[in-house]
Amino acid sequence: MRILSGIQPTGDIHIGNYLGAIKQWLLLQEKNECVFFIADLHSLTVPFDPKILQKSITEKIISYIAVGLDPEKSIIFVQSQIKEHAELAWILNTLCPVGELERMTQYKEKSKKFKDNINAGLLDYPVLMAADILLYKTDAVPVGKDQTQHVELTRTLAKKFNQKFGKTFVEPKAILPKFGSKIMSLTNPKKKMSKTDNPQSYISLFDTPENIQKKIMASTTDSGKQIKYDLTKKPGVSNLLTIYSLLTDKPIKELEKKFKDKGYADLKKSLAKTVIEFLEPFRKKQKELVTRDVYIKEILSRGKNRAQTIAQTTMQEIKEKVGLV
Ligand code: AQP
Repeated sequence: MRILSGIQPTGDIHIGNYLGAIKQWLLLQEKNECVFFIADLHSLTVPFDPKILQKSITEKIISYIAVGLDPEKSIIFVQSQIKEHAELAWILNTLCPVGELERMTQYKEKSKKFKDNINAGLLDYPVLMAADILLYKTDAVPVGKDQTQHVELTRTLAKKFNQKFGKTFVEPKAILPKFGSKIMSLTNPKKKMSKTDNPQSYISLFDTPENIQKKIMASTTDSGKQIKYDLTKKPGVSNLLTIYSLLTDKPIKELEKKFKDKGYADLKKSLAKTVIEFLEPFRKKQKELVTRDVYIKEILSRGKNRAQTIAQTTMQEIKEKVGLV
């Protein structure tokens, strides 16, 4: 199968991104043809600082390698370096009803969050995402729950294109982790953990042990004392148990037993220790990689060439089918 996924260079990559998306990438890269990119064009749709964007893109590439993506196995590149993404997005725009875009949950949420910057790109984000996916004739897209609506739209656009211009695209499916497809914010467990929120609300993959400890100890829990998984009555505790379970591979039931006669502070202390130990190898690798400029540039240059070959071939076929050549 060909697999594709990406992350925007907004804020720090957090454990939600890891557990929802990256953890699946690591497994999938072993037996599939994988394409992983930095979605920098997408990140222009929310407020950003041009002075730090380049640095942020490089940081994300370093993060990819630090967590275990293997440039020998996977194609790793930066979206804006392959102009065909934008080119295909334009063609797909002409197949996409505006109403479909207006009902997208992410568009509604981000329009609320960035009231002063509701730009056309924000509305059009899912079409660019469809172009990212279809350009590589992707079979499956490993993502967190928040992105499934966009993958669904991609399937619709693929079908429409195929009907109008002849069979060209596979209708890609989203791959979600069975558990942990939506990790919640530490400060508001009713909201998704998000890179562009307050840093107290997420744990970055490269946070210092002190910061991890502080953030988990200060995380919002629920009324009552019992440590029990209950999404309605105890969303805070349930979120902490979810993270704990995913990082240790221990079932929730076993964790409930472990903390049966303990309080929230015990759960938090133990979770902080677990998270710190889990992330330690990532932090070490990241520190090493920031000094290896040439190596990172080589990865990107190779990734760009490999991605370009596929993208140009698909685009040529699309243009012929649409009648543009
Ligand atoms: N809280 C989450 N739980 C599980 N998976 C998540 N993902 C994001 N948040 C969670 C998945 O991570 C991948 C990369 O996300 P993105 O960079 O494309 O942006 P996003 O989905 O909008 O994620 P963020 O962290 O909330 O970033 P900002 O704040 O920039 O919007 C995706 O596969 C996503 O599903």
